[in-house]
Amino acid sequence: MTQGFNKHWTREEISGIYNMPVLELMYRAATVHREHHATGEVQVCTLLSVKTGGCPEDCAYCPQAARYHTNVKVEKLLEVDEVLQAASNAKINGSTRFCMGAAWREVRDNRDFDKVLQMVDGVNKMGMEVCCTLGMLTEEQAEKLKNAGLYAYNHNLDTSEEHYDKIISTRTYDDRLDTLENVRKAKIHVCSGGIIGMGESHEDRIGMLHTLVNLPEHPESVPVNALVPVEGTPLEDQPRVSVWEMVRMIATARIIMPKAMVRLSAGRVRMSVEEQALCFMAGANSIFAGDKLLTTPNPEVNEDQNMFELLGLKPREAFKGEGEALRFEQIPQH
Ligand code: SAM
Ligand code: DTB
Ligand code: SF4
Repeated sequence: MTQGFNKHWTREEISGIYNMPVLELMYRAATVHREHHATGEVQVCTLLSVKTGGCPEDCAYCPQAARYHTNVKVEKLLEVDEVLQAASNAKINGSTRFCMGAAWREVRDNRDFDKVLQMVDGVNKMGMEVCCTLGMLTEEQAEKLKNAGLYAYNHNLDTSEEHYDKIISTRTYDDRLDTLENVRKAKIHVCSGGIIGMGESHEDRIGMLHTLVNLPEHPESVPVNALVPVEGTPLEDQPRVSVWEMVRMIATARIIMPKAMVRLSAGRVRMSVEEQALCFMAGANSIFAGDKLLTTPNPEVNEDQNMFELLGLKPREAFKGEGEALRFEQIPQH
């Protein structure tokens, strides 16, 4: 599905938006938000780590990298039944998207991948939007995931190209972009964003948004994560980012990628309801629900339910605006 927003954005234009007085920036983002999305509607997604820890990569933020000494225990791939049970619970709790994460550098064509394909098939048949984040993918692997019913693939750029090698040395920015291209070719929705609070400059944040907005098509989802500093990782002592920095990122993403779902992702556990409300005002319209992200805590389900009630937010339905035809296209024909 093309977004129909093919404007090429310069860094200067993005910088002009990002650096506006913050209340003006929020007002403009809220205006764009209302033009393209139902007010007060927030997509509720659930994450599950289906393969935890032991990852060979050196991402400086990540508690699952084998080389850092964190409290994460290495586990083998979960069983298909366990995952489908978790998806069913997530659906009962109001989630419409279920995202499965694996601490892999890349997908390998082995029995574990076959099991992930079964998980994708099962979750899709439950009527949820199914998403995966499994590391790098070839075109053929993306095609297999699509045929199994995958709706979206998460693969973050994480930071700017310039800052990338200060955070990760075991792969390149181009590797990331290649996977995003493979996902697009397979007609899977692209979910790609990044993390703030890793010691990057404002220019780096603008640089990451510049790369995302100038992809051949805008990502359908843009997660904005605040670093969750984890003991044992190189970034364990990074100071908390201010909510105004989250607001600037979210609002800029909203203005330049008006149709995208902008996800207020990791970091909510340290934000007050008031701070989260500012992020929704700035154009965030998606969250992860459930008391755990992949390995770190997230607000409790009932806390989020209270927040939705207080702020008058309502959960967005699955496959919204896509019609039944596309919905059923996701189900593989046997
Ligand atoms: N291994 C795959 C990969 O890296 O693409 C998929 C899983 S990985 C954990 C998915 C994303 O989680 C990362 O790209 C990063 O943006 C986010 N992430 C990991 N650790 C984080 C942390 N401590 N704080 C915020 N976001 C984090
Ligand atoms: C994304 O952008 N954030 C999520 C999801 N995509 C996979 C992951 C956040 C992980 C936070 C650290 C953890 O819980 O391990
Ligand atoms: Fe591995 Fe992904 Fe963590 Fe990097 S972010 S160490 S690739 S699990």
